[in-house]
Amino acid sequence: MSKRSTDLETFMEGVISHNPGEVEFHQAVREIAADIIPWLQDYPEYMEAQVLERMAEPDRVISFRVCWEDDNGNIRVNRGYRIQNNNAIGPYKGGIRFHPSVNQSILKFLAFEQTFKNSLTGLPMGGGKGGANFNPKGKSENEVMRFCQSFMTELYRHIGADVDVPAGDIGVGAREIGYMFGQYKRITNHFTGVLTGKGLEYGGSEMRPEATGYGAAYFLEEMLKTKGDSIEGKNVLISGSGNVATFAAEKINHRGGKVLTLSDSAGFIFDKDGINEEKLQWVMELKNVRRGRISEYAEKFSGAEYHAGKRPWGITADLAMPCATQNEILEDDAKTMLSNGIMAVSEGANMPTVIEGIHHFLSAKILFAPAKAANAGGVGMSGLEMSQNSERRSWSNEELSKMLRDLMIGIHKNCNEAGMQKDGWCNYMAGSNIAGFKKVADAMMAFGVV
Ligand code: NDP
Ligand code: 2IT
Repeated sequence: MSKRSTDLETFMEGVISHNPGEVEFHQAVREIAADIIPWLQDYPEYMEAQVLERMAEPDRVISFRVCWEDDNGNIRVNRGYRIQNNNAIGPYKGGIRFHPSVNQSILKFLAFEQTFKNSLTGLPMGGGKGGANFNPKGKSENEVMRFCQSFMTELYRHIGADVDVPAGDIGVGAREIGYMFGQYKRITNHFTGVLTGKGLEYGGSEMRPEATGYGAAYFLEEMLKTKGDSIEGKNVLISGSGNVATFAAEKINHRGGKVLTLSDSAGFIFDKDGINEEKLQWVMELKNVRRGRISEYAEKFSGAEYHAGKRPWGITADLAMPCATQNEILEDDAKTMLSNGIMAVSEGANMPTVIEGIHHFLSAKILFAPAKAANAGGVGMSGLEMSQNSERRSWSNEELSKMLRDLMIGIHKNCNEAGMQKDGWCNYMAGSNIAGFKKVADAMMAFGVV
């Protein structure tokens, strides 16, 4: 038996020395290993087969030059990536992120987490992630199109409907997926479900835009139900104002909750009267069509405040849904939220809470839904889009709404069972890690030493 598997710190020393400087990747691996290593003590067969070590080494890390021409005729160079983490239970699957902060560490953390998340959905999808350090902000439509086409001109050789199926993430929505799908089809002459999050006209799913945010709200609802409680009448903090945040806010409104905040990378808005459906429609138009900043909300709606350079976690509320980016809830934020009486946190973003913050939430025994469970509705709906494309059919909005709801209820149930403690409090963090790990581990064991 390897010493590396038997205690967390020794295991992490190995991960850190093999992946120098990749701090986000170390963080994501530590979060999972902290639950899996103690659990493995009862399953020596996984330890002997070094399954966790193998999962923490991506199958493949692809990086490439993306060269494009801006509107002024200048040649620009970015770096593109695709991390194919693990395809033990299905083709690699996971989003593409375009953001100036993108680097190998961030994409490796996302691809690693995706492997566990996709396993939790119960659908046959492995884990991957990709992206580029390209900043879509302030770029013209034509510049975004040229970038996406150039990105796909390299990426196409590494993906395929049965190989690796990318989707959206930060900075990649329907517009970018359209440009990339068009370029894939142009190069290969294949009309296949090689990307998800597509437009409805060319094989997209009616519920994919809503799925991540709605799913995170459904998970929150399921956790509250275990306490005989509900979202109705609760004050909710939401960060971000993109795809996940706005649809999370929409579902909170549907359930009778009051959304107090939204944010972007420049600051947050606080509307004590609640960001109702009408105001939310305005935000969606602001973000998706005009591509403006959330600060404009406070100019448009009287009574709303804009807090430049700050995050929303100091506002008193009952529930919180971080839906912007990684490490947006710091240790002090978690302490403030707890002292303000937060009851539940459902992570729409990937790894939004730092490890110390998670420890505070878990020690306080609040309802804490980790990203890989709470935001799995997005990739789950992507899995259904893949099925639709393979079968050359489409399901209706009503059918997909029910499937999404059932998917999240099922994920909640599995995590709840795996994470239930003797005192009746559920550690969803441990539950999701263990439930996600087992299926991938069993498949890897079946393949022998690979
Ligand atoms: P969008 O690009 O639609 O929105 C991202 C939002 O987060 C924007 O409001 C953006 O503000 C803000 N944001 C981005 N980076 C930062 C930063 N460094 N600091 C503060 N705010 C930031 O992305 P999504 O809504 O799709 O993604 C949000 C999160 O959800 C990510 O963590 C993503 O990985 C995760 N996720 C997304 C899924 C999906 O289906 N789209 C599925 C599962 C998880 P600004 O405009 O100023 O950049
Ligand atoms: O983090 C995620 O789960 C996503 N960005 C969605 C991935 C997908 O393939 O739909």
